[in-house]
Amino acid sequence: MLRYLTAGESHGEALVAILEGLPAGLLISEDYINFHLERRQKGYGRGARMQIEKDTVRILSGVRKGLTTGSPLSFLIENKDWENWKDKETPVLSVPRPGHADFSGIIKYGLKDIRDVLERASARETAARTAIGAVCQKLLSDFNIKFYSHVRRIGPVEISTPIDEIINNYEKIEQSEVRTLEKEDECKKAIDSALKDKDSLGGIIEVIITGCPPGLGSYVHWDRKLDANIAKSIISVQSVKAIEFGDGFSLSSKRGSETHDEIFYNKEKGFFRKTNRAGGIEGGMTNGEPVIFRACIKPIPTLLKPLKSVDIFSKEAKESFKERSDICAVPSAAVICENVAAFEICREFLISFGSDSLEKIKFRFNNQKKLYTDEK
Ligand code: EPS
Repeated sequence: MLRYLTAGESHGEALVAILEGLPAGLLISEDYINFHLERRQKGYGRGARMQIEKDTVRILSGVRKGLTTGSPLSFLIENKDWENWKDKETPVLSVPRPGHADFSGIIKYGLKDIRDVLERASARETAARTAIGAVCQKLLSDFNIKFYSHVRRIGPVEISTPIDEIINNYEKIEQSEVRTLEKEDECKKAIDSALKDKDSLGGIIEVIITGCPPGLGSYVHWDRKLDANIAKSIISVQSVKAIEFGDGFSLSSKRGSETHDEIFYNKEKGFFRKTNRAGGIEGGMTNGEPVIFRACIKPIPTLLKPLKSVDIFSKEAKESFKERSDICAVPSAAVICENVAAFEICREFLISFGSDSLEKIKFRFNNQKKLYTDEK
């Protein structure tokens, strides 16, 4: 079964990761992974750190002559900022920032300095997860499974561009500093205004995955449901507070007849739906329609304007410490969630179609297609 581990601190020497369970025969390059790492780093509202880092991956094992061998793939992403931090005398931090891992983390591990918590809790770790997801996207792209991510809201600015427009104009989304097709200036103004007020801003991201065959995931056991596994992974991304699939929460006020996606069939399309309120997942499995989910990204809890807090050791009321940070990381969060979901889809894909070699997977994939299309 496909699995991974990451390690590394925000201002430590490097992030490292191991991805185990990949088939042999997948063409993968550092350049391909770097392309996704660069997408994650972009976005209006990021802080000074992104001027320092230019994330690139160094593959250490599992790939030979450009192809995966079936052995664990491991890689390293250096933190350029390490040079500035390695000899730094950093003051002991004892006043937790509300909204961060600081408070619970220092109590849980009995640590004496909040920096020991925040270094690992930092969203810097998402660079490693993006690289893992990039490898998964590469594998899935060989089967025409495609990922799209964009921004549906930044603070007060809502974006209601239809899904088809997003997909058909995706190059423009990739070029946009806020990952939208419209209201770019409004989004930037909202971010500028938060910066001026020494505040931060959240939003909503959306991920669309096309080309999934029906039946990824399973209904037979709770921990094999695809939507449950995507939800767990997405919620684990720093600052994500909620996720919904398809029409999500809004379905609660509808009747069943207005909620479910009726089933049709024709020779050209095979089985299909005219609506996709379920977001492509029924009974914990893909149903052949695009998988669509949205996630709420809370405003970053590191503020230039400190919030009320209490010193962990002296118990005195104090202001939380100020730390360099981003103002808004919603566009980056879209790319991260896309790649985190890619791992989950890839894991289920390999469960369904095998994980020894790409050749065997292609054979099984093409055979299954015959079961639900008229393809011979
Ligand atoms: C982060 C704080 C900022 C962000 C960082 C996540 O870093 P710093 O404390 O060095 O200014 O820039 O994000 C990244 C480094 C990254 O690669 O995304 C935090 O506290 O979560």
